[in-house]
Formats: sequence, structure tokens, C-alpha cells
Amino acid sequence: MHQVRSGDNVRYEVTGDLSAEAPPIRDSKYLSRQQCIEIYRWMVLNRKMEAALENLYKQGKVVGGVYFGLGQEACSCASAYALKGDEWLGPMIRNQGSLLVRGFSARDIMMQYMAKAGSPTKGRDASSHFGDIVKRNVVAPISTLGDLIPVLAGVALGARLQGKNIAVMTYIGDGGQSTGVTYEGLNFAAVQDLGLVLFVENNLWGYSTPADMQFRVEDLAERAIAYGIPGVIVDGTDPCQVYDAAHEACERARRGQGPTLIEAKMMRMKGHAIHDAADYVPKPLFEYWKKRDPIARFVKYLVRDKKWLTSQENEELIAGVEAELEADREFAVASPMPEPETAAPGAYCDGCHEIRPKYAVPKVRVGKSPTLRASEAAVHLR
Ligand SMILES: Cc1ncc(C[n+]2csc(CCOP(=O)(O)OP(=O)(O)O)c2C)c(N)n1
Ligand SMILES: [Mg+2]
Repeated sequence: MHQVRSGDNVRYEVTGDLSAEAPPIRDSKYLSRQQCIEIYRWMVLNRKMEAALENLYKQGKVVGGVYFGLGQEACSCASAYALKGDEWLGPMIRNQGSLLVRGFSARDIMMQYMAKAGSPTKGRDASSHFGDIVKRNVVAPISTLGDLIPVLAGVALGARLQGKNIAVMTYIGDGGQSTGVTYEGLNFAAVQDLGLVLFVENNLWGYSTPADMQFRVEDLAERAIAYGIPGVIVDGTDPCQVYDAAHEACERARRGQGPTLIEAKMMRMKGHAIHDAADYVPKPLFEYWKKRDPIARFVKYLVRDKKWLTSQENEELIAGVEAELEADREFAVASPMPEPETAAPGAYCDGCHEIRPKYAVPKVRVGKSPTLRASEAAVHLR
């Protein structure tokens, strides 16, 4: 990919052979037929839930933006699937599939985006900054790119201090991996032999910056050499490859042998978030990656190549996902918004601290008295 300037206009052009067909899905060394079908179901739910979120956004029901992982479902779902229940996950915004695998429901995620009272953050956050450190062992995404890496390394260190070697998994993008904290966190995990499994999701774009303008190396897995840890490249649209690499990295982590960097190559098939139409992406690139659609490829593998699912069983599976999603969507839409009075408690603690208003309660409520005089307004501002 390279940048072309003509006058004041800047656009990207892609060169190379884009005609190649998608390679076949690689058989997993570890997954059973049943497990493959289970991962496929998570991927379908992941995709359909995001389509539902897009509609909710267009209906004006979402507060804030929506981030999609279209084209990345295999990476999210098959990676999280490799973790055991007592291990830890630190997802990023596109890893909604990982959240589903880890036990959050589509209802939780839709309620969160609609900032409903019953959502994981009770309406206090309008996108995906939520986790569950009590039951599901999920650290909430941190928007400051790279910061999850030392946090997850710290979780592994905590477990080590309790006498256990566990696998902890997190993700960083092709853009985010350039941050200093990525180096610091992964280097710390490497020298301490902490069981960090770092997925570098190379989806070719960091917002509107193409990967070719973000780093000089051919493969981001090469970076592993400098950390002194194994680096693995997988096709991020092939769930069997993603799972096998994740599983082997988790096993290494459990043996106390330290971190693994896994580069998953794929393409972000939408804009950065719902507001971004991704006009800067050359169209042939979308066409190339559409042939590598993770769900289309996996269903072909399961139904046609392996004959592990009949077409009818596949239709039933999809209908089951749609029914579950529709029930969750209806529940989420019908559930109430939070009461304003509930805003302060529970943000930092559950009632052990009282947060007092510093400048007192406003005397005038927006909408109730439009006749606030300038002198009164000045008092409030002070
Ligand atoms: C340290 C830091 N710098 C910049 C940003 C703003 N920002 C948010 S997402 C993003 C692009 C990230 O691209 P990438 O890491 O490739 O992840 P992707 O969106 O492709 O999943 C940027 C620049 C940020 N959140 N944190
Ligand atoms: Mg990216």
C-alpha cells in the first residue's frame, strides 16, 4: 500500500496480485468436531450481534459510537476459546467475540452500548469499557493503546506469586503495537517468564493509516526476536490456525515458559467505528479479503469439506443464534435507562466512599428553567 498525492488530494493505492483465491482452512491439531462447531456458533453470534448493534445505532438507540470486528471474528472467538475458566482475558474494542466466549451475553453487550441501567457498567460507559474481575476473569479494555499488556503481565505475575502459572491473553493492533508501553509490557513479561499470550491483530489499518506506513518489517511476528520469545504468524481468518497457535502459547504459559507473540493477519472490513465509512481503503482490497471471510470459509469447511454439519443443521444453528439474539435485543431495548441519582455510587467503589458535589447541586435544571440570568450563570460557573 502506498500513498499517492495529486494536488491537495491524498489517496492510497494497493499493488500486488490480488487475484489469489482463499487457501483452504487448515485442520486443527487439537479441536474436535464439536469444538469446531461451537467456535463457529460463537463467530455467527459475534457477526449477527454486531449487525444488530448497527441497526440499533441507526435507530438512535445507541449512546456513543459502535466498533466492529467484521472480518476478525475467527481471531476473537478462537483465541479466547483456548483459555481455561480460571485464566484471564483482556479484550480490546473489536474483540466482542472474545467477550461472548468468555461468558458475556449479547444482551450484556447491547445494553452496554445503549447505556442501560442493567448493563455491565450500569450506564456509566457508552461502549465496551467493561470487564468482570469477579466471575469471568475479564479485564476491561483500556483505550490507551498498549496499556493492557503490562496490566495482563501483572495478572500473570499475581498468579505466579500465588504459586500458579496461568495463561493470560490480550490483543494489540498493528497501529497500537508501535507504542512504548507495548515494548515495556512485553519485555517485562519476557524477562519474568510470565504466561502472556499477545495477539497482534494485523488488520492492515490503524484508523486511516495503512500498516505499510506504520512499520517497516514485513511481519510483526518478527518483533518477537527482539524480545527473545516465540513469534508465530497465523491466518487470522482461519479459526483452526488461530486456536492451535493460541492453545500452544497457553500451554507454554502454563508450563511457566513465558510469553508468545502471535501475529494474526486479517483485514478490518469496516471503518474504524460506525462514523467512519472507510473511503480511504482501496476497493480491491475489500474484494480480496471478502474472499477470505472467516465465516463463509469456516462454514464451507464444516459443511462441504468435513461434512461435520449438514446444511439443515447449519440452518438450525443460525436460526437458534437469531432467536437468542432477538430475545436479547428485545430485552435490552425494553430495559430502563439509569436514574440520574445512581451516577456517583459504584464508579470507584460500592458505597464505601461518599462523593460530595464540589460546587453544590445546580440550582437550575436544564430544560426546566430556560430563564437563567447571566448573573446566576456566572455564579454557577465560579
Ligand atoms: C496511545 C494511544 N494513541 C492513540 C490512540 C487513538 N486511537 C484509538 S484507536 C486508534 C487506531 C488503532 O489501530 P490499531 O492498533 O491497528 O487497532 P484497530 O483499530 O485496527 O483494531 C488510535 C490511533 C489511543 N487510543 N491510544
Ligand atoms: Mg489495525
